[in-house]
Amino acid sequence: MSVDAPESEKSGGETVLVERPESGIAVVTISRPDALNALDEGVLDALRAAIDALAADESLRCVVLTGAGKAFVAGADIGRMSTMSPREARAFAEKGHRTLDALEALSVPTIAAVNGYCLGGGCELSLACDLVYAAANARFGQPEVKLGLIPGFGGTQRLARRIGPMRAAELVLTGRMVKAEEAKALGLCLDVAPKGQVVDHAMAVARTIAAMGPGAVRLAKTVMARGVEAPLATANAYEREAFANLFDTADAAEGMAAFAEKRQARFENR
Ligand code: DAK
Repeated sequence: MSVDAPESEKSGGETVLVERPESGIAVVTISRPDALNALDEGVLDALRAAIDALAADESLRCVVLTGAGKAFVAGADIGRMSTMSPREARAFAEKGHRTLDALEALSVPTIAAVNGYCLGGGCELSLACDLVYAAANARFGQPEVKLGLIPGFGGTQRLARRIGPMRAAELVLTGRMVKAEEAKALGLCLDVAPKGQVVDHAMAVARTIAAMGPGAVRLAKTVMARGVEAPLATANAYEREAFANLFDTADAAEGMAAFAEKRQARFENR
């Protein structure tokens, strides 16, 4: 995908669609609806290719991730996993980790629009996104223990970081499925939209983000992500450095001038 990509362009493999419905916003749809968008190697490869293309696109401001049909993603592909040797399972887990790490490392904000089942690898996919919104019919869970497995795409680690260790333990150890309102109370999602409207809801948030200073948004995301892994004093140093660096940008000058002149800022990613 290039800076000159026409609006509403579709690209990506058959199982992962990338659309540009509005300037600066990409909508990535996992599309394997007959299997509730279950993740096999092909879907992970297509998703990784889509993420890599988005990472190279300087015109990008925000990504919305969703699923086709009645699911967000119902997990890793159980049929495929049932035939795996331990060696293949390790390779599969590594591919899943690399893909979700790449998603998490995108410098622009990512928003999961959870339109239905969000289980196992699907829940792990949502955990790699910055913001999560759910449709009223969404269901979250890490049901791997029901299959005699554990989460394999980062769920044992990212879930606890997002909702706290004891809540994560309860979900991972019981495999319990959680409805949208409870998911909100737990912190698995920020808010619940009526069924069928969650992508619109995510798009409205994406639009707000896309209108902000692009360099500031990228740096804010980067500093927050690096900071959670560091001691507070080190993390605060990241912030001071990034804050100071923004004063070298035309967009910061424009944003502050626009405030003084009581007009809308015109950011140019400079
Ligand atoms: N994998 C493959 N196919 C799936 C699937 C999945 N995760 N989930 C659903 N499908 C398929 C169904 O088999 C069915 O296919 P057909 O029979 O029509 O061919 C079709 O999608 C529609 O599903 P249902 O007929 O079951 O639809 P319902 O509405 O009745 O039920 C459901 C929806 C989401 C409650 C049910 O499908 C379900 O329980 N699905 C499984 C959910 C689940 O357990 N998800 C977690 C998967 S485990 C690791 C790497 C990764 C992982 C672990 C370890 N290492 C390598 C170590 C990750 C594990 C997981 O994610």
